[in-house]
Amino acid sequence: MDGTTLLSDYAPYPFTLDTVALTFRLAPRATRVQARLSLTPQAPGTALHLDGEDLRLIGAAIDGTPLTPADYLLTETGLTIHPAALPEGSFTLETEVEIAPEGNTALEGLYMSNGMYCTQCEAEGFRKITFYPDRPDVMAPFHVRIEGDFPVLLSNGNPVAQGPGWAEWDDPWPKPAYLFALVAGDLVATSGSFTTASGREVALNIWVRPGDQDRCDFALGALQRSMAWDERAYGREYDLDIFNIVAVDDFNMGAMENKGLNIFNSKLVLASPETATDTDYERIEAVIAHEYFHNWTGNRITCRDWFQLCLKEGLTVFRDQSFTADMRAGAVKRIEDVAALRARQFREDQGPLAHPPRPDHYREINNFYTPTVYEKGAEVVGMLKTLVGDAGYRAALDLYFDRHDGQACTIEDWIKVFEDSSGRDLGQFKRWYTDAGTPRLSVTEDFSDGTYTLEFTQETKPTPGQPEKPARHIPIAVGLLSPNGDEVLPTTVLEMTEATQRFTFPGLASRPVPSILRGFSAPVVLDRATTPAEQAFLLAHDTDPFNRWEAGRTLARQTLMAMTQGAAPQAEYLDAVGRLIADEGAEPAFRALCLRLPGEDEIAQALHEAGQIPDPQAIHAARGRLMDALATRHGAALAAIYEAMAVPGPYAPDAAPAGQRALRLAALHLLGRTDGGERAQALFARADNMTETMGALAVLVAAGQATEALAQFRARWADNRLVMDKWFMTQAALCPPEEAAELAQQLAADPLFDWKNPNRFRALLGGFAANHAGFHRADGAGYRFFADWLIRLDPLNPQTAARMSTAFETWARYDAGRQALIRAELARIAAQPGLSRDLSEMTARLLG
Ligand code: B3K
Ligand code: ZN
Repeated sequence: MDGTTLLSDYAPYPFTLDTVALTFRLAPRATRVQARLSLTPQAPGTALHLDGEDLRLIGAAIDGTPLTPADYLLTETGLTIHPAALPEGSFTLETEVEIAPEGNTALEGLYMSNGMYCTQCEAEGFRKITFYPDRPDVMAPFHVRIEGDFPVLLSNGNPVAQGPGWAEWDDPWPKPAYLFALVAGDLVATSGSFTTASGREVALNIWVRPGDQDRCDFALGALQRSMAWDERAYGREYDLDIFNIVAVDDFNMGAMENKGLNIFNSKLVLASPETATDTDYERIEAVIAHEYFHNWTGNRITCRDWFQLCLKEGLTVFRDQSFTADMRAGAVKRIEDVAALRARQFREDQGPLAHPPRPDHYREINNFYTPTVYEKGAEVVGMLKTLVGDAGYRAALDLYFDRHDGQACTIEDWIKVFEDSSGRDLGQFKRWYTDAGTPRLSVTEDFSDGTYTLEFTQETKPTPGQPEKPARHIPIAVGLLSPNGDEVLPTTVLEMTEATQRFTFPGLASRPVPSILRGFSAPVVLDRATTPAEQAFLLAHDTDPFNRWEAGRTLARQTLMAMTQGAAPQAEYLDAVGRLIADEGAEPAFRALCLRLPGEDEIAQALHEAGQIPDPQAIHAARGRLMDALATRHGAALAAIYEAMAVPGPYAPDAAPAGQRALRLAALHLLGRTDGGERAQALFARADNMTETMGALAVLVAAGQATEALAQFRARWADNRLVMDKWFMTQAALCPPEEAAELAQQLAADPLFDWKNPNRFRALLGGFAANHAGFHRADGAGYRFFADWLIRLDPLNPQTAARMSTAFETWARYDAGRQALIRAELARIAAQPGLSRDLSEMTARLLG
């Protein structure tokens, strides 16, 4: 395909870059950037190619001598200096360019948000700032001078000098350009400090716009907890005198790990009890940790090329998940992570966008910041840890940091570290990185003469470009329970390496009940014929909290699947939920998760897996009927929980009260089906925190009883962007599906729908796509509305438009009518003149 980059084409850069000095003279329409690069050729006679896009070249010189147009070739994508114009040894190249941050709506490179200057360079945004070898394997120390009339001027590294209207920063650690950052604005800091294990005093600042500074304390504390945890769990210390975080309102994603100067979407920094939910707090803590952890896994050790993205992202997600598990309830965190993996990554693997954690080709790398690279990448790291054990994992990581500090690495380097430190051959395991698709693991069992046998068969369906799927190395954690509920075999890790493989367990007095894939030890679909009675048994007795939850989830999914065909709710499931509600020995957060029904998209995914065609309206109706049945059957117990779980005293975002609120709101969610919305109205009226406000509002919106509450909410929060995002999102996602398309259209016409702001766009369009039955309305109105907005956004912000197009990735699940409607919308998008590379790659892949 034209413009495709291939992993197999990798070649090292033919120059080393020894130092970089940049000077910025900031002006909204005409910022001047001077760059001085010290370069040494590695192969004589090679042209010097520098990436550059949307730059106006003012001048260039080598060792002080200006270049003439005959010395170079200037194209839309870069500057190539002919070999004849280059000295044989080391030399200095100076360039000056002009750029216009004000008109930069793509939010990539140097841009403006609410009057401040900021940058986003990963993956390939630095080439929109200056001519440069914009690839992660070219690393150099940076010196940056910023001139601009702002009180705060920030860049990477340590501050070295400043005066009125200027500042200079020095970053001693060699880094690739994607980690460059600059911020200039009228900002205020919430400050603190951290003393590292070796006694280095680090200044910490959370920078925000004036007025937001009262919502930064939680982020600062999260940063301090992250720094302490990385020392404890990985022996990693911070390595500069200062660590700055800046909150920005217009940002294409969550946050960015620029060296010493993290830039965050403000929704992942700002929190107060009145404006942020428990989920927001947990996310903020996790993302602060994630970006901080990148300092070692990403920055000190980076990626050789962008195909290796999961080297830093999978590992860093694994690290942030472990951090949250330590800070909060570990079992609950694991369940949440697996639920999210299935909802996003299994869905991706099931459709036309399936790709391996390490892809081998792309047109636009920004399209590969995916659940597969991130979340499945983290699962693969977790499996490695399971295979080598805790101590083996720590030894491997110590070796990784020791061997590769300061380098740009590959997945091969990473695997080699595990092989060398454990002495194991991980050749087959590597397929997890190179092969796409979710393996399906089926199980049969046998019991005779006191020996229990489990036989597993693995199968992975073909994915785009990968028809053959050889067997993978799968760690399967198994425990066995006796019929009275005692554990007769504690968790044991079986290593499956064949397509079909048998494991035996001798010396048992009676046929055991197996608990398979404990802790979700591998990202596979487990296919095992069990009875509802056995699932209910596991839900009651399993010692592995993940598999307890899993048993309940399986029951819920199975009953919902049958209910879409008109079946009545399954008695075993209703009974099991009753026991769970009454189980006061279980953590409230755990019970809350167990009370949450699988989402409509998950049910559709399960039906498709089972070879059926999902009917979105039937799924919505079935889910509603199951909620009705639970509320009717367990109304009194749920009402008691609702009262008992009220948290007295002032709000605290900690895991324990958050778990109580989660259980209380899960009960409210069901009670709302039968109490006429009475409790939700009352809670909405007196809630003093956003968690309960949103919990109550969600119930009212779903019941179509929210008109007044929504108006009140809007009047109170119209000036708060982050809170208003919730207002847009909740309505679009949760309103009755038959109203969704019209409502979304109405919301898009609201003067507060600032569609150029990515958070607001995602709130409305992402919310609408999450309204499964509304989005998939049979007449295609939902698809049309969605496609119209992608077409509108693409010329301004291709990255966000392309990202949002994944709403269409499930088209192949549905009936012929819906398939045709979605494909027609995708074809209409693909046919737009001037469509971005981002969105055209996505539509091509989606159409297959
Ligand atoms: N590394 C960034 C993501 C960059 C996305 C570029 N399209 C945030 C993170 O994963 O930490
Ligand atoms: Zn990351």
